Amino acid sequence: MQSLSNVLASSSLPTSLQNVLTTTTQTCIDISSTLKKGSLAGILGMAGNENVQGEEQKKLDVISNDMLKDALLALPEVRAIASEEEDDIVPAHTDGEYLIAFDPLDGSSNIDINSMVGTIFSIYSKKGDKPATEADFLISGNQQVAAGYVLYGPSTMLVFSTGNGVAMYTLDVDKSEFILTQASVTLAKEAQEFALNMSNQRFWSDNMQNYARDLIAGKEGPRQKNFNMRWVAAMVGDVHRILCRGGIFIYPWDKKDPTKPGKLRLMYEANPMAMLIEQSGGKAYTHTHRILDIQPTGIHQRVAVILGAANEVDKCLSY
Ligand code: AFP
Repeated sequence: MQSLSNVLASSSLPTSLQNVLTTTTQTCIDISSTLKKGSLAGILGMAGNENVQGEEQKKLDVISNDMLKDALLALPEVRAIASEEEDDIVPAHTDGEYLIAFDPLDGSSNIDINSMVGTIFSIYSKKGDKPATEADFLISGNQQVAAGYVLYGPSTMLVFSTGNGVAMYTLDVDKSEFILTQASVTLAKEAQEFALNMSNQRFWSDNMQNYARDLIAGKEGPRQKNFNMRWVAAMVGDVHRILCRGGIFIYPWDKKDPTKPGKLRLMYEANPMAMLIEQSGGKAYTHTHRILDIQPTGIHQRVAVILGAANEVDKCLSY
């Protein structure tokens, strides 16, 4: 059983990137320990602030954000960070090489019901000779040098890619280290399950409503196949299930707020998950574009997301 540190040390990744990955994942181990204490640490509930996207911050959103921010800013390899919980990017070292975008605690409304949450991260290599600005972060997802997440579930798992497949690690809590438990993840092309918040159905485009109607019609409908539905309400949990046993995840555009082209954030959620899905053989699109090709216009940009089993994503897009 190989530990993450052994896998990284024997890889051809630059030491600088190894250091960023080690710091990120070690901090996630600390976040995991904090989460495990639950109410006993007085860390549940609201922090009393809103993030830049107008969402109320949970105490643990703020705590996880501060832990990652402090750890990464201290690392000489880091040029800047961008976080779902920060209004602006935070420059670190002008001569640092890496830009890291993260959602410190995805699915945080699950915390108070003791359900799955996770940290999602996305790493870019972009040197410069001036302090980093938001413009440095406006790079398409296909430039990511690494992306992944740490899922805080019954066990804590790390899933990441450096552009050469996807590997899964499980936290050995006694040793405080991640152990490789699946070296290569392959996503089946066909889906048996879908993840879609059906309560929003009436706000979707007609095409998306038709697609969902045909999924639900099962064997008797045009798809001639029964589908199961699952919704963790944390993208990190839904994507993890898809990487483990297949399926499709969709957070479509809806007309509740026409100014927002989707709920999920391109840089903190869609891009890193798209890299993992593509690296395991799946597809990741908005209703119009491959996610990894999108040229971001702002760090908090939102997009529609359709990702998972390749043939099912194609089917959805065909509507
Ligand atoms: P929070 O981090 O604010 O809980 O949002 C989680 C999320 O952005 C994503 O992880 C889920 O897939 C999605 O929201 C769940 O959305 P619904 O509120 O529509 O269930």
